Amino acid sequence: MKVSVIIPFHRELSFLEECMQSLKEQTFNDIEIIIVCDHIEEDIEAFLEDYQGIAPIKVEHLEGKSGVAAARNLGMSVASGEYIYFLDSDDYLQADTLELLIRSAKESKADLVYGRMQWTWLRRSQFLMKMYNDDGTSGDDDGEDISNDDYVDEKDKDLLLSDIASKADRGTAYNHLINNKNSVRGISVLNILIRRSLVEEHGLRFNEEIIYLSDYPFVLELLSVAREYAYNNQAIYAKRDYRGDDGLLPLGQQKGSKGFSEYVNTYEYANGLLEKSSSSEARELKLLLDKKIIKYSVSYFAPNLRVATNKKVRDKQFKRICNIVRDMDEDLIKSYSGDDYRILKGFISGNIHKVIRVVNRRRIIKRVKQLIKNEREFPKLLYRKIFLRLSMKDNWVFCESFFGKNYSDSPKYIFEYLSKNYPGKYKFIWVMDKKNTKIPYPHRKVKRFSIPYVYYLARCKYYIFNVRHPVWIKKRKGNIFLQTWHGTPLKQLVFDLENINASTVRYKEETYKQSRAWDYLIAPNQYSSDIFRRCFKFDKVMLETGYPRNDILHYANKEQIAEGIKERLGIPKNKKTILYAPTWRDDEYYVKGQYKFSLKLDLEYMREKLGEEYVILLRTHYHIADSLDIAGYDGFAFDFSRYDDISELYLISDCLITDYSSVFFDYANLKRPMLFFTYDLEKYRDILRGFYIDIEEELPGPLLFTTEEVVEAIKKLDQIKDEYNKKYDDFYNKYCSWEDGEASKRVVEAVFKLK
Ligand code: C2G
Repeated sequence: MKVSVIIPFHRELSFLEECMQSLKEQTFNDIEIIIVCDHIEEDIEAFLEDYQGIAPIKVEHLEGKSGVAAARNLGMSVASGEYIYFLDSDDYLQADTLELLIRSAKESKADLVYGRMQWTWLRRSQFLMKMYNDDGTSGDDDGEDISNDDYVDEKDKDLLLSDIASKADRGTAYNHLINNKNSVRGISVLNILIRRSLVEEHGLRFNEEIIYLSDYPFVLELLSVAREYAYNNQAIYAKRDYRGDDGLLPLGQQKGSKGFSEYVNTYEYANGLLEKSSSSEARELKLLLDKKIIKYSVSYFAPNLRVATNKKVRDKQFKRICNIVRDMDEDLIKSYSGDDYRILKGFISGNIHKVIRVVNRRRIIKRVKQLIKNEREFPKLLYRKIFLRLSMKDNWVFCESFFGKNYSDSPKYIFEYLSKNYPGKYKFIWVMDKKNTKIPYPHRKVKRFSIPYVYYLARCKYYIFNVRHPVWIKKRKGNIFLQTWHGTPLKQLVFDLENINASTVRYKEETYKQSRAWDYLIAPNQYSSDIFRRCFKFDKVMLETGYPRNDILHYANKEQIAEGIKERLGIPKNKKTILYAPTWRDDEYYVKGQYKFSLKLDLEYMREKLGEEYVILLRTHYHIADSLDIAGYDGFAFDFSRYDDISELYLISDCLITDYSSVFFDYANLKRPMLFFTYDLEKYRDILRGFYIDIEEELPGPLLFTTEEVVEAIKKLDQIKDEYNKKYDDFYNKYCSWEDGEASKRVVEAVFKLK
């Protein structure tokens, strides 16, 4: 019993390393490894020195032709195992994947056994840790929150629900491997243990003319000749997801890979293969093949006919689809209904106008349904069709801070400065979803995405945002856009992000588009100015002014203001205050935009040790959806997560505890002690996000990992102050020296041209 593992390799030894490491750790090791190099530049022989002894390794080189189909064919031609198994050089396995597949193969005597594919953007060590923590039963595909994705097959979850190792009947196998895949690109030979004699007996090979979809006909042919199948849903194959790293995106995951010719050629080729056989398997598979191209023609090809610019190409392609549909079984066509059926009839009669009419009608109905169902759609429509046609108002100013979640940050301070110093000159619109926030000075409050929101968006000349704005906002001629941003960056941003865990292609594309609209961007310090220019590719006016939001930290009467705030919030005057303000974690979320947070500080212990002298103010990040449970800690712990302005909380705190949040850059203005509760430092810095600075070197306070360490540090704050004195000065000079209480003034004068 030997398994020939066939790995096509083109580039990126760092990925192959994880792949090989996962083979080295397999619990089943009666394998041979066949690496087929496809015109490589890296030194594979030197690389493989570390892997001698784990299994016999054959290295083959493609000559002339290239591509994954050719590489796999070459691999098969030199394979000697009882089974073959395809593995991509950038993917990796769990330690027991091969063992589980082999076990199922033995038990069921199947010709092919398949396992489960898990898409992930995690590196292997992190993936294994996550699987381990989730007890191996988590079905969620990592990173699903980061973009809509058409690579992940939701229906793969069927596999998860099935019994562990079982013989699959024909229908189940066809469903899992073909039918349930959202697109034919998802049909894959990966994670299938295939009896080699089956392949050789039937001369199965990949079609080397097909670039992206060569797996599809191969799997169809394989299924048409296999007699027994089995699956094992615990046999997991980690498929690397490249969203976010355009440079490395494999061909199959790149946009445009849905090319018409590739699709139709592959269909015709697969159809030819299946038509050669009269077996019931082949007939059944032919039906699936036809259903797939019907879905493509009706849902993707037909809607695109109306927008096709090259009519000659369009008509030619239309003819090809018509011919394909005409050749299909009549009963299959009749099994469709509604618009799908009407479109198919249009193909059969060769009437392109009829197809376009149906598509248009369907589009309008869909749009109307969207408008009725989605309360954001109607305002957007009004915005585009009506409000943008109204005149722009030269003295209207639109302010939004943290997506309308609170009245805070630099937009607040700029607004207050303008209102105080130029009363009546401007009309202000504040985006505010909370009802009970009191905003001083005249203004108009609007709910985010409401009709008034889009009305003012269309008519205001000035925009002040502190985070990214909705991508659909149209910047009008004459608009002036001030982006204040919301923090000195510690965590890498946009175009600086190389870490594939944290970024997505869409994130980069969208941010690029959004930042084209900004006329002014505020930099709190030189360090940020340099980073912002680069990471946003920003080429307009950088306001090197410091942050308006930090003005309050320099007010001469700040102590007095603090007293007032403390009183209003009911904080005991006889106690010192600790502010705990951590950031959010990219990998802990419910759904996109709603992040989890669990408090790792032991409040019980803190109260016991510090309760006499201190109270603690807890403040979660604005992305966090969880509410903190502080029941039983009355008088010691206060939850200010929904409090509007964190700057006011800085002012009333004697000491700050944070982690990787940019809050410490601002808090440093106060020159008060800071502690860093970095209990998940390695994961956060090395896996989730890269940092711009070496925090172990630069932070002006200790990194702490347990509540005990935090308590001990608070008990000796004076000593810590002395210890970090020099670092604190350096830190202050580098990040806070532009801030002096006058940043709002400088920003206003530059943007509103006021002196
Ligand atoms: N914030 C807050 N409460 C927290 C954490 C943050 O009110 N517990 C606010 C602060 O104003 C902070 C801002 O949100 O400066 C940004 O928070 P970060 O934790 O730094 O995280 P993020 O939103 O990812 O922004 O360049 C800055 C980066 O973009 C970071």
